[in-house]
Amino acid sequence: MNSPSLHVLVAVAAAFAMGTVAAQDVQVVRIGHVAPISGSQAQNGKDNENGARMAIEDLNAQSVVIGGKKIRFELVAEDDAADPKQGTAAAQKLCDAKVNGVVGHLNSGTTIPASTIYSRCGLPQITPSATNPKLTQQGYKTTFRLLANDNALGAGLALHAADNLKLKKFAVIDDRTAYGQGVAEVFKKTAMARGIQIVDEQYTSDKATDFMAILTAIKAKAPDGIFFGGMDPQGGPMLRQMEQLGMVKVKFFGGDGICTAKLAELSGGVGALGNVVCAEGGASFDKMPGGKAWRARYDAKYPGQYQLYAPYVYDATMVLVDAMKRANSTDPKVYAAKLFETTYTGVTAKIAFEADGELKNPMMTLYVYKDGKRVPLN
Ligand code: ABU
Repeated sequence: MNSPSLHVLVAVAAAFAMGTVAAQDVQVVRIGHVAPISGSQAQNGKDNENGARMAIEDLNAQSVVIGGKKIRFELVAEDDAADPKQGTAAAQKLCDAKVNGVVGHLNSGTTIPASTIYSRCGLPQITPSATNPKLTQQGYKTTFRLLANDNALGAGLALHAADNLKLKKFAVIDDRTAYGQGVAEVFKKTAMARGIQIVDEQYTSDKATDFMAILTAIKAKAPDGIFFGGMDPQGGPMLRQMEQLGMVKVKFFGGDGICTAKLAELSGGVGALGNVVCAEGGASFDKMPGGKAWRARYDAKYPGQYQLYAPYVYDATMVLVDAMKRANSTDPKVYAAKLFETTYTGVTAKIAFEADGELKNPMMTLYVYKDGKRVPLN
């Protein structure tokens, strides 16, 4: 045996040992994200996923340490195509993969059934966009929402129609989804309580693109406004077809599902876009704690892709990790309870949760479209 070889072996063994220690000191934490990345709502789903990716990148740049270990965050991105069955399949996949937390889903129709699966496997879930109130009425300790729900959106829009615009007659259309049906119901109830007459009710689906028959029926009832409970892939073409039918003075109300950057393009930029009033369950960028600076960073990273919910997704990701830090654990069963004690100033708001998982003191902003761009009214 000559001693130089022994030295080399010792050095290599030491390096391996050091490498092993370093590897053990880094823990991978996986955050699941679910949204429709395929289908007609893909532009909204992609915007959401961008928000999650941006948060993961920022977290990794912060060198977060939890439980004495440096954490490397990874995003596990799933596509549910806005379909309830694919939504539950994605939820089961994330439970089976033992991810550490979930941001999503985008749609109420997928988020509500998925929440049962997350509750069963003890995985905290924060939706950045699903607004049907039923989500948080199930008594789950793993379900959280980061924006105002449809009780606020539907009622706020109805009060604006009745009290500010003094509109008297509305027709209501919904797309028969959990979101569309729910928000339309709240609008209708509040509008009627404020003296607005509902002159017609029509139904469509979240796959439809031809609304001529239902709009023709509504036109015959001469409403001052239409409330549409649904999403922008239907809202845009509906506006175009209203214009074709000469319904150029009819107000077009809707919740956050139509209140996207893409609505202008989907409507073909018709004059009827100027009749839109829609609501978002949060503050406008100008009034968000970190809104303007965050939006500038988002636009630089993902030019032209901003739609609506990305800052809520970003905050939802940060809020999960904030709870892990306070629990000093990335174990969902340990840190879940800490989410209820959240006091986190995010991009969108000062975030704290009610006992049922709803956001405390959510804001709401009404928007109109001017020159093809969303402009806040309040
Ligand atoms: N909040 C409108 C879009 C998502 C949903 O609730 O279905």
